[in-house]
Amino acid sequence: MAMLKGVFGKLKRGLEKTRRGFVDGLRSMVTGRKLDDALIDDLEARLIQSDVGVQATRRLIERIRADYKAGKLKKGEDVLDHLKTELKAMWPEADRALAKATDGPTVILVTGVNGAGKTTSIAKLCATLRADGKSVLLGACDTFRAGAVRQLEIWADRLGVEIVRGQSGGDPAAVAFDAVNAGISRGVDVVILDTAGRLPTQNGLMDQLGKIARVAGKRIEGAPHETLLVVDATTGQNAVRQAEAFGQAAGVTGIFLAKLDGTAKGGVVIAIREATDIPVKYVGFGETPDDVEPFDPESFIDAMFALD
Ligand SMILES: Nc1nc2c(ncn2[C@@H]2O[C@H](COP(=O)(O)OP(=O)(O)OP(=O)(O)O)[C@@H](O)[C@H]2O)c(=O)[nH]1
Ligand SMILES: [Mg+2]
Repeated sequence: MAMLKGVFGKLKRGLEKTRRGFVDGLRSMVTGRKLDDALIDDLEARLIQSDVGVQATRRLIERIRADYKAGKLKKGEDVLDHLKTELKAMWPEADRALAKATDGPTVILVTGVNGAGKTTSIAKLCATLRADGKSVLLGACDTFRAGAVRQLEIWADRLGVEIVRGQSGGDPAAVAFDAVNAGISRGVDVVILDTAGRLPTQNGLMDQLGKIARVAGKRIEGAPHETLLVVDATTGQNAVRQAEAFGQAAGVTGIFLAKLDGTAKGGVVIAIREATDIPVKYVGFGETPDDVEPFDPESFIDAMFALD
């Protein structure tokens, strides 16, 4: 129980801005008011403003209107519990855990736009995997940006995991090849490949990402077992568009939603769910390796709607 409380407290802190900006706003809007059409219209405007997305908002509002007409919702406050229940039901039970290799190391390829939080999120994944007793090897496939390898090396040192690096400016797929081979020969559980930031519209760079994935797949059956897209929650609807575009162009299997602590736009997780079937697997909310939790809709929505 103490542990649960700890996790919940962490999430609550990570979602502080969303709680203050989005949910407290909702709460003060509905409190003490009778539910009627005017309030439902106000709610609709509020949800759209809060990066929940137009589609999801429309659906949520339709349900509120139907339950209101059926006499199930009467007071403004009733809407909050109704919303919580509806939101929690948006995510299917399955496929939130990281995929696993059947034989040999599990390979996780990490991608996203520049500065999304890829390298920091990798440090968080490492910390989580290490706490689970897994051995991890990092592949520094971002050979493009000066300092990128060094940044990953510093995390590797701090977290006590191995790293494979190549020449600065060298072929990222060659580094991936070396990293996967090292992972096999050293018998590690998980190989995580860090990559340079790119836009889903940059064909050359997307081809390069495909090449990294193919190289891994040649050495280990089914690799990469997970292609994680890191998106920056502070970018709101842009994060949703990235999920859609990378999902199509890079075969993304999971999303790491980073920087939740820096934004009131935590509702973006709802818009992502509405726009794509790609599961959000982790949420990140800070700059240390500890600021991470697996995404669990139940505790996420509870933390978002929590009173102090
Ligand atoms: N507040 C906060 N900052 C974060 C989080 N994740 C990453 N950052 C910060 O965001 C900045 C960029 O993070 P990186 O991990 O370097 O991002 P990247 O995607 O690897 O960047 P490139 O490799 O340059 O494309 C750094 O200053 C991180 O400390 C988070 O969850 N919360
Ligand atoms: Mg990076």
